[in-house]
Amino acid sequence: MKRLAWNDLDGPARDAALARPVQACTADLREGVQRIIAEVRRHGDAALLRFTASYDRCELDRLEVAQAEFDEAEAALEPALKAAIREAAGRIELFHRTAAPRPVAVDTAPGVRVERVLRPVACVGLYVPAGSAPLPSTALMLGVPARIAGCAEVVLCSPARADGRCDPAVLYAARVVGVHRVFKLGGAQAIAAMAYGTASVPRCDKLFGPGNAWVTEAKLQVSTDPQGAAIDMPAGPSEVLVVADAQAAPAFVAADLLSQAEHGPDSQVLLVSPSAGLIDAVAAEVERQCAALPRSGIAREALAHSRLIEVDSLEQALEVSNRYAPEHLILQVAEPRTWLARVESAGSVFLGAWTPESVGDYASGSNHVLPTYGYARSHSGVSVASFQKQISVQELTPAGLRAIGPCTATLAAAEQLEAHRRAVTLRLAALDERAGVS
Ligand code: HSO
Ligand code: ZN
Repeated sequence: MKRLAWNDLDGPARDAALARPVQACTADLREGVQRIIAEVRRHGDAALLRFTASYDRCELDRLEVAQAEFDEAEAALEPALKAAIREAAGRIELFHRTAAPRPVAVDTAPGVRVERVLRPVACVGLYVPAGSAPLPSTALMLGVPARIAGCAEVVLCSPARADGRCDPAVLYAARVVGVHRVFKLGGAQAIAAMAYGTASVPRCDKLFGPGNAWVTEAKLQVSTDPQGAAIDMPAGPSEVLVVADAQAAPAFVAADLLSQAEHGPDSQVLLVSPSAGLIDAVAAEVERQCAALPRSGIAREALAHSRLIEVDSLEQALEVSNRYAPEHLILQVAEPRTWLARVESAGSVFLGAWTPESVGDYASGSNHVLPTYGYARSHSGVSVASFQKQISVQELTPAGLRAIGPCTATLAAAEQLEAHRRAVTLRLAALDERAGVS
C-alpha cells in the first residue's frame, strides 16, 4: 500500500492521492453492450438463451427458475445458512420499515392543504451477481425494501452456473423476501431483458443492484434511453476508508481494509490516521492477514492502488474523508460518535472498534447497495424510497384560494404567463361574484 503524508502534498498531489482506479469504459465495452442490447430487443428470449450458452456456458430450455428448483435449493442448503438468511432479512426489514418515508400533510395557509403520498414503482428488476462469489445478501438488500414499498412485480436476475442452476442461497434469499419471479440471466443481457422485456422476462420500470463492468455499462445505456428503464445509481467498485487513531487495534483495522480489498482487484481501501505508529502496525498486519486469505491474490491487486495517509489530526482525517466521499467510512477512534457530526459525505458509517464493515454488508439491518466512486457526495444508498414515487397533492378551499391567489397571480404576471394568472384571477372573480361583491 502506498504511504503518503497529507501535509506534504500540494493540491494536485492530494487529488491524485484520493483518485479512484480509472474505470475504463472502452469503445469495445460500449459497443459490445450496445450489440447485446440490440440483439435482446430484436430476438428476445432466443438471444437470451444464446448469450447464456456462450457467456455462462450453460444450455437452458427455460430461463425462469421453476418452483421445484426453489424447493431443491431450500432442501440442499445448510440449516444454519437458512437461519442466518432469515435472521438477517428480519433486521433489514426492521430497519428499512422504520426508516421508510411516510405520507405527510400540512396546511401551508388556512384552506391550503399540501400532501405527499407514496406509490410503489410497479415493476422492479433486481440484479444479483454470481461471478467469483454469489451474493445472496444482495438479494436481501434489494428484495426487502422492494417488498416494503409494495412493488407489484419484483423480478430478479442472477446468472446460472455451468450446471444450469442458480446459486441455491440466492434462490432461498429471493424466496424469503418474496421476490415474485427469478430468471437465470447474467451480464448485459439480463439488464437488457429487464429494461425492454421479452416473451418470458417482464419489462421493468427500474433496475437495481451491483454488477461487473458489463452490467454497469448496460444499466447506464438503458437508463439514458426513454424506452429503457431507470436505475438505482451509478456504480463502481467497492471501497472503504478507515479513520483510526493511536488507540485503534491494528488487527481490527487491517481486517476491515482486507474485507473490502477481497471484493475485487479494482476495490480501493484507504487508511487515514494521525498516528504514524498505527499506520506502521496496520501495514504489517495487512501483510500478515492477507497471506492467510483464500482470496489473497485479489486483495493484493486491490492493495496495490490503496493508500495509507498520515494526517496531523482527526479533524484533518475527516476533511480527507469528506473529500473522498467513501462508500463505507469506519471510525475506529475514541468516542467515534462525537465525530459523526463532521461526516458530510459517505454511503454508510461504522462507529467504533466493535462495528466491522461486514455487519453492514450482511446483518445489522442497513443496506449494502451504496454509492461508490465519489457519488456519496450527492447520492444515498438503496432504501425503501428508491422503490417509491413521491407524489405531491394540493387542495384549496375558497378561503385558501383567496389567501394565496394574489401571490400566485403576481408571480405569474412577473413571468408574463397571462394564462397562469387568469386561471387564478377568474376564480377569484367568481368567488367575489358568489359572495355578492360588485
Ligand atoms: N461490501 C459490498 C457488499 C457485500 N459484501 C456483499 C459482501 N457481500 C458492497 O460494497
Ligand atoms: Zn463487502
